[in-house]
Amino acid sequence: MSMQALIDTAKAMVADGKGLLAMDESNPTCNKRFEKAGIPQTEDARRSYRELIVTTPGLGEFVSGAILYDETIRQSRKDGTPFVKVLIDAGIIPGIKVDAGAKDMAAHPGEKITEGMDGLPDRFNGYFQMGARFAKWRAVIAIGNGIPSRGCIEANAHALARYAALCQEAGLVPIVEPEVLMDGEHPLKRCFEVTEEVLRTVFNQLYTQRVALEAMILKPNMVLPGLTCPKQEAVEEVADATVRCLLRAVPAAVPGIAFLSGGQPYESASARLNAMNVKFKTRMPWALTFSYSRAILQPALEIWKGKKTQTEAAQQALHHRARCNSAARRGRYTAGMEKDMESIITKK
Ligand code: 5MM
Repeated sequence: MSMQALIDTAKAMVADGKGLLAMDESNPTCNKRFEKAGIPQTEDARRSYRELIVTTPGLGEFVSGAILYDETIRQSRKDGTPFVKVLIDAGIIPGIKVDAGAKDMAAHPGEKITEGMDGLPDRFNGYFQMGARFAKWRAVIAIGNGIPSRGCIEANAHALARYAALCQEAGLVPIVEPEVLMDGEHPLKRCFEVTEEVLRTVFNQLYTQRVALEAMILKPNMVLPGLTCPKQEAVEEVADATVRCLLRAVPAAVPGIAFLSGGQPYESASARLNAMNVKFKTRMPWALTFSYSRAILQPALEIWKGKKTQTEAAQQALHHRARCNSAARRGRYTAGMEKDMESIITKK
């Protein structure tokens, strides 16, 4: 795979009006979400849920790529059509999460290091053969008393950069996801400082490991106050802080930044992305879009509840959130768009 092909894929992933759908929850995470919604935690239920997602009519208008999980990339529609083919036919690029999750970090209480480097080149080759054209690796950074430590930030940044270099070598575009968690009482200013330090460290490592910045996508958190911080800034303040932080730390060679939602209410995730694109569109060197999981899928999951009869309403809910986030990608989202969701909920 030539470097130009990687660059073209990266550009297509952040094409105008489009963003990424993160349907890469591992089985334990998916099962936890199913349990909450009263859905059986079986492979068949997970397959049905993923079928509902990939067969949502019109999804390709708003979604450029879908991040899959190892189980999902091997699954098929009930009629035997592989999900990868269903996605490609819908104009959606298949991608794959390759990390093995964030585990407790030795000698760093309260901090995590992402694992999954073993055998990565072979796994990349296998996923490429299956049709994946990009991959994702997530590092998790917590804010708390005395954390994050330099040790944690550096180890995670190094792993992200090694993964990204191997990924490009295998012909896949790396999504580099350093997530600063929202949990905690810290103010927005603290999230800003930590996010800036993390991003600077990550880009240093990406440079050291010779990753082509033109052929990658960054998937960061927005700059937000901690979930339990008494002061919760307005949409515009979050947008200002986030873009200011990114402008300081993310090189212009990166084609696109696709945010994770991190547990934000889904309407806030749309409104904040929209505000950034409205106010800063002409000043940002990269495309700014979404790579949401919960903020795009949660309403559909809650409507579906594992019932076949709810499939169409759930697909409408997913289509709705994808449409809202696509509008936010263009700076054309309005709170009024949410009215369409009310009619979906009334119908169910
Ligand atoms: C942060 O999580 C990523 C984005 O999801 P949200 O928009 O809900 O924050 C997401 O891609 C995440 O990496 C996967 O759902 C992770 O699942 P596991 O099971 O690996 O935690």
